[in-house]
Amino acid sequence: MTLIFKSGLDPYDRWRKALLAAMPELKMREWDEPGDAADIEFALVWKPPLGALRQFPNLKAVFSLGAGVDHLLCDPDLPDVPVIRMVDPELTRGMTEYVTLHVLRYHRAQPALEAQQRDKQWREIFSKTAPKRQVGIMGLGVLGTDAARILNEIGFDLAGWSRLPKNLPGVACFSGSDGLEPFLARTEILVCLLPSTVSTQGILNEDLFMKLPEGAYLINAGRGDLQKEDDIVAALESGRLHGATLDVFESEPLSKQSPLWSHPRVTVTPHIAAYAQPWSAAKGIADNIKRIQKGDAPLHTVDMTAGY
Ligand code: NDP
Ligand code: OXD
Repeated sequence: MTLIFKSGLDPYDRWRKALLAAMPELKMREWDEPGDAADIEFALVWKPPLGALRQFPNLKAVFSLGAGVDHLLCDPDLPDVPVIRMVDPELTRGMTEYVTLHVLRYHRAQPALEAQQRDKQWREIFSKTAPKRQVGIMGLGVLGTDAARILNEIGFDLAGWSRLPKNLPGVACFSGSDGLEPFLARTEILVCLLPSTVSTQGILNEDLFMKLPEGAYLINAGRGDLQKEDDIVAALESGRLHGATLDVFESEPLSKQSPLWSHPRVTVTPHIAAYAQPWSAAKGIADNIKRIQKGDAPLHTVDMTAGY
């Protein structure tokens, strides 16, 4: 039973140690030294070259190193085996930390307070408290649901938007295209945790910003191709958006020419909101391999029709 590993920045050694601790019988190979391609039954990968997974004739499943699988589904030659999303409690925790940090930062007017400090200006900016702040989360999946849980504990007036109807404690749930407008109309701080699919690409655009209350904030940690960056800049200039925190970009790394870098009301982070930790993610991968070996359906498989 052999797994091939291809990472972006993830260190092979840490993954190898963690996976072997969870499953000592597993054999592992690095992408650049696959050995006999017929041995490979599992792939754990981030952005493999297009068509490359086809070289393994006995592949049983492809595990994504990321929660998002757009880096795999863009391959027209993807083998017809289950594609499994990364669902890791520590990745989820990391995203909830990121979302909570940036929601609280806008909620408590922290960018304005920091600007005042730079000017040695003493001016009280009092913030309302969480129950009077309307936060909306686009995407109520693994990540959106956990972020909602913590924001709910803080006391925010929360709403969420998903493809299919949902019922979550403390969250006003909206769904589908009919639910989008009323969801946006009550959202002062918009958090986007959607996957990139044909239905969501470009969704963060001028038309959507016009449906938010004047002076809303945007936090996008979903995918860069969900957003139209020119429209974000225009919405900031018109006052429709008061601030934006972006972890993901139409093209990464963000070009040095992008106006987002130096915009006074934009926070840029380099796609670091959350990532899987080998020490916590390995068990889930090993459990799924065991399920497949027993003939059971693996967990967290991608719905190829929905695209996530
Ligand atoms: P899930 O698949 O668990 O959840 C996706 C959510 O998006 C679901 O609630 C789904 O609705 C909703 N959704 C999908 N399509 C639509 C649509 N057309 N209209 C409305 N809602 C839609 O994914 P995760 O929560 O695990 O991850 C979300 C994304 O976060 C990833 O795909 C990835 O792009 C991004 N990510 C970014 C990271 C970073 O570091 N910046 C790190 C990790 C992930 P429904 O519930 O009805 O199915
Ligand atoms: C992911 C990511 O999808 O890091 O997990 O973007």
